[in-house]
Amino acid sequence: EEVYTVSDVEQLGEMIRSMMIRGSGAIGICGAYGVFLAALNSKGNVDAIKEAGALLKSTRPTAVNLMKTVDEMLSAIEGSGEELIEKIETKAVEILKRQLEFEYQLGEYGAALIEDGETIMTHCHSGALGGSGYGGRALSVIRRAHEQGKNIHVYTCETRPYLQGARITAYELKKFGIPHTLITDNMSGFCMSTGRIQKIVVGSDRVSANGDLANKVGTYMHALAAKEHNIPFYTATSSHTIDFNTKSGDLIEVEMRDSSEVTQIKGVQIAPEGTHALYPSFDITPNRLITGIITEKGVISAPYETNLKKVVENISVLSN
Ligand code: RUB
Repeated sequence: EEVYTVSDVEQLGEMIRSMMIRGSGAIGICGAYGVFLAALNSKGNVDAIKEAGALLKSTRPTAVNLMKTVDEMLSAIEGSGEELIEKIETKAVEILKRQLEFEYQLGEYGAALIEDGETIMTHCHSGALGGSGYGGRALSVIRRAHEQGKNIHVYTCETRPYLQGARITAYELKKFGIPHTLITDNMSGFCMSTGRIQKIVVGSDRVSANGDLANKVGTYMHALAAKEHNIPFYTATSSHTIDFNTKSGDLIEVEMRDSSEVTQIKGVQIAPEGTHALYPSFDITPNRLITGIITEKGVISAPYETNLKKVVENISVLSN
């Protein structure tokens, strides 16, 4: 874990774009503090703050937290000078606290779904370094179940091409003392068909109004295999990641990244020079493959179109 100092929003934006900072929760928090940084640097110049907000929002198009958080920060603009800066700082702190609370709370609801002795598979990294501290979303569920004394095991998918599962999730599972096994993404079908996995919990970058889910590419194929093997498939996410402005998953913009991120690993070319590779950073899992959406308000199940709205509006339709 290294510490970096960020002095301006351009630098922060580049860190998000290049995925030095990544994961929906983490980039949301960076969006909040990025707006605060712009307020400090510009001494409360509203145009400069708005420009910084636009820059931050343009860095990663799929994760809706970033957009929503920046908009929430911009809506806190009021007054001028020191007063304005103070208002913006208060808002950023409020957003961070809220996210921490949500992560802990959803961990509690999600952990209730996990039985003693189960093996849970996760994909990519939805964890402490990605979220704001307690455990991101998927890892907060797993961590809470472990803390409750449940004897669990985790299969973490490597997550080609950026290897978040191998590099970050495995690191955090080790740090929390949670027994785990690393598999490459193409082993999940084998593991499911041989009875090695009882539940799947992944994070999410955006949930559309009908419950379709955008998460790290590969999530969809795991969900398809889970359906075939009757393995419950959950996403752990805060209600903030539900995007009611996007009706269904096919309308979510999937970020396409550079071919070289697939043809090279840490700068080492692994495919013949000139090979073109495709790199959709996310894929869409349709709501029919999702057993439940774990949020800070409880676990939401189908029909998502009505239940997501009701839950966010505090009408109880929760399954636990
Ligand atoms: C990260 C990813 C994570 C979600 C949720 O993709 O798909 O599952 O962002 O994470 P990338 P969290 O590495 O491309 O940002 O629960 O930590 O917000």
